Amino acid sequence: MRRENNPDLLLLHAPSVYDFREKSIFYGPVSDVIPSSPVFEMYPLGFLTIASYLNEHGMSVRIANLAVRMMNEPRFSVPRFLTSLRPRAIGIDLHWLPHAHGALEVARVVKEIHPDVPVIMGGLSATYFHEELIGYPQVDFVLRGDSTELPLLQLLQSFGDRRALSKIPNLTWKDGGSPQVNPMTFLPPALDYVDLRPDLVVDMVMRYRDRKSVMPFDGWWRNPITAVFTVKGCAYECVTCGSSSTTCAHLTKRTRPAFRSPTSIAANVVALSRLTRAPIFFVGDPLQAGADYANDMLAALHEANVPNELGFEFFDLPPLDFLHRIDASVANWSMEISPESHDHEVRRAQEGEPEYDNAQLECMLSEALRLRCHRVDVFFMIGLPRQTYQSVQDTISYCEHLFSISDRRLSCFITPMGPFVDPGSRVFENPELFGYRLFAHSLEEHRQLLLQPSWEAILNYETRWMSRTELVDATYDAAERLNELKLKYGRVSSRRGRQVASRIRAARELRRRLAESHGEELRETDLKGDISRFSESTVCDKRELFWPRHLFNFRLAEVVRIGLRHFRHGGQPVSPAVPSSTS
Ligand code: B12
Repeated sequence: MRRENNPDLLLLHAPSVYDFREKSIFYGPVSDVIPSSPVFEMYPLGFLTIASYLNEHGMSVRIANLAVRMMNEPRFSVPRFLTSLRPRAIGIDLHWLPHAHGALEVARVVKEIHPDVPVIMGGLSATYFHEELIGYPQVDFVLRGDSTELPLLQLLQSFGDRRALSKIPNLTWKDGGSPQVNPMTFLPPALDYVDLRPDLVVDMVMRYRDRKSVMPFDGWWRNPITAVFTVKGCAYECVTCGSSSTTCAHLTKRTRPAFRSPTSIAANVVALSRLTRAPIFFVGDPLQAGADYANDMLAALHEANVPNELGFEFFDLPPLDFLHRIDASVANWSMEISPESHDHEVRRAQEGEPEYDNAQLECMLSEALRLRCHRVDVFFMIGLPRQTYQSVQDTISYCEHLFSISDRRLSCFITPMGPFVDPGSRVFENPELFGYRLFAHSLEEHRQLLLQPSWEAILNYETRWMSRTELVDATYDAAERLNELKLKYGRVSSRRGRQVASRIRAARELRRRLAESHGEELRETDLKGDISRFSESTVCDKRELFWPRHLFNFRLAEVVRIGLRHFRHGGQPVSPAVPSSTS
């Protein structure tokens, strides 16, 4: 077997439902406002920090996005692919709960083919369900927490050594079959110990001669949006979020957010910009760390002076002078904000006393549009506490108001919270208190839910104010009206708008027939393996999320430079190609 087929660690990303190509499931619009399809084919950013950290410590890591490969290659066989490899260890993310089925099934197939290769799971959902997860025979180790690079390195160095295993922080493992839970003591207070190196992805493509497996999501080649994470943990308290302040304090033991230094963020931006012309998004609101930090970040970005579009997200209203500072610091920028609802009472129930009202929001949005901001995306959600069907429809009326006071650079999106309320969120822990009813609690129950025939039955919750049926009704009614408004106010072309309208009609029609035929319809409509027709672009057109494309998205000179470096090193792991503040 060739050396390239023996990485020290093979990282696998599973589709949401393993055998989605065989199943007839009406997934619904659960992924319309993210780049992924309902298969949730995007792998965690953490795969790249893990790869980077292990690489710096001399280990080879290969990423295989099984979900993307299964989507794009009808004949792609997971068992055949896995049989061709002989990694020392295999890591599988169970970061997002919608992978409860796929991640466990991939682990099972791995164990069948490579019974002696240790299977390690990690991610936020794996952390939440670690005790249940370790009970599955196909899982050997679970690494808990929001940061696992260092314990993972220790684990890869300790297989077979019982004493060493018992000392690895954040590790859940089996000692002769009995579960062991090591203390969660690895919680880095600063994040600059690790980088997210885009050059490593190119390096992986060359080393394993496999471009298809590292794709972050389907279509990334055409729309290579990129992200720079800035924070772990959160200061906010949104009750449905699996990474709120309270949730983090329990789940990852992070009692206050940790921020990446502005220098490290800027270095990451420069590294991405060398490789691609694509937009770069900052994950996390820089103002969460205070004005000084946010201003330092802008100063570092000013110094970096990259031409890429830089996307800022805000959890709260940014002060107007901060918008001016962004405008003066970077060449191209956009922003997004998620008020979730226009309705004060709903927002209060979701996030505590809202820090701003609609008038203040509108004032901030107008100011952004007075500046050079290229694009403002405003996100709303369905499934919030105290939110009724009528409140959702009123949110759409509010979107019309926003359209009427702005120009085409501002757009609005609305999405159902789905398929699941996040595990560990305050609602998940105490549903009755917040007016929710949960249909699943354990990992196994969620795995089963994912196999239900339609998204109405897959949703793991309903609220005192909307049943699952009403949540679905509210979604399609809102989506239909919002689409009409986007047409009226020129936010989408008439062609795109008409396409979305006809997809919504088709989804509604399928739903009606499903209800009448009690699920039998799924077989008749030949829905088998169909993840797109009735589930994608049915609340908005996915292309609305992307930026206008460049003729050449990638900078060829840098790709060639990384290639040459790869061959100079004879395919060995390489140290950072870009200046970075990591130690
Ligand atoms: C940025 C982000 C996104 C980005 C994707 C970024 C990406 N590719 O990772 C977008 C916007 C696309 C997104 C989408 C979704 N997201 Co999101 N997302 C986040 C956010 C805000 C930050 C994540 C981040 O920056 N992490 C930093 C990176 C560096 O670390 P990491 O990826 O977590 O990896 C570390 C550990 O988790 C762990 N780890 C992860 N995987 C593995 C695997 C192994 C083997 C090991 C050992 C360790 C390990 O080690 C890593 C390294 O230290 C979090 C909230 C938060 N503050 O954490 C929500 C969050 C993770 N998302 C969430 C959800 C629900 C979703 C969606 C399902 C929502 C939806 N229905 O559309 C989708 C799923 C997308 C998909 N897979 O296709 C929930 C997850 C709750 C849960 N437990 O299920 C969170 C917690 C909060 C939220 N509601 O947004 N998301």
